[in-house]
Amino acid sequence: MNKHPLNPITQQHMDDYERDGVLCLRQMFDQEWVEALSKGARDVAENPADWGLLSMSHGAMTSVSNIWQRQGPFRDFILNGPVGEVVGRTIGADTIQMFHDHLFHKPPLSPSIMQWHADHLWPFTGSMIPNIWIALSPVNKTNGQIEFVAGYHKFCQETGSRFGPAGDGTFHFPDFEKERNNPDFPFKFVTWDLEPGDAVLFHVDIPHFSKGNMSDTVPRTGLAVRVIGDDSYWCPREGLSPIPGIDILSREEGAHPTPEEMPIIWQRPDSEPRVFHKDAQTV
Ligand SMILES: O=C(O)CCC(=O)C(=O)O
Repeated sequence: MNKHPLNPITQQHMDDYERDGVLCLRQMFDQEWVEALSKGARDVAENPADWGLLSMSHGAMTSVSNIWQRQGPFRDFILNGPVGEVVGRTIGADTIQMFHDHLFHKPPLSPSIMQWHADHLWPFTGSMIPNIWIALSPVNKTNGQIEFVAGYHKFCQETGSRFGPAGDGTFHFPDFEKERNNPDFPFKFVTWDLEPGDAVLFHVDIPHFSKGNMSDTVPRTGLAVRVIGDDSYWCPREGLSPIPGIDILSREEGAHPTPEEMPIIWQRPDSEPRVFHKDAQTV
């Protein structure tokens, strides 16, 4: 099972992430990881409550989070696989810490959509709070592909915009559906067909949405892994998503989470120059 990315993270990947806040990463995880996670995902779908927390969207699809906190293939992958390095190198971090995972499984003929939202749920400020969503099934137009508004992270960072939970189970969020055919909308809608083991990596400020699964044969399954990089700090607020095991409201505003709070899953080797500079502008 690979410990380092199967394919190199290139300057092109880094530039795409910087510009668009979202990109597709093809085949960074070897077949053994993909098989172990896919088998794990089938087990989770059979007995979701045994594996983690059932999240808000559970029911419309299998939606289970914090699986990595239990022994099993997900924990093994996150702590011993290449995911931290894949993310860290792409977003220009020197250190990656783990805080959340989420399995999303849409069985055949499950029409529920995931409404437009950005992951403005986490108790952090800063720019390095990415989500890498790893396909564990084929993903295409028919079975519930995720779509993104590329470049929107720059708007959020420039304007300080954050959208979030309204407290009644809904999100306050701009209606991106109505921009879809607007020729003056300054951002582009992007999506990718994925094969098992491909991934999409996106910035916390990137709006995303997924269609229902209209295929009558092919499930759509993905594992979202949420991590932080060097440029991320506690921002304890009521109403944000809990992180099991951490009393968020007691954290010190502006402090960087410690490795005791969130394990380091990747560090740039000492033999390489640091790329993160605190005072540099990052997105
Ligand atoms: O898997 C999906 O359809 C939604 C994924 C998502 O919203 C997320 O990973 O934040």
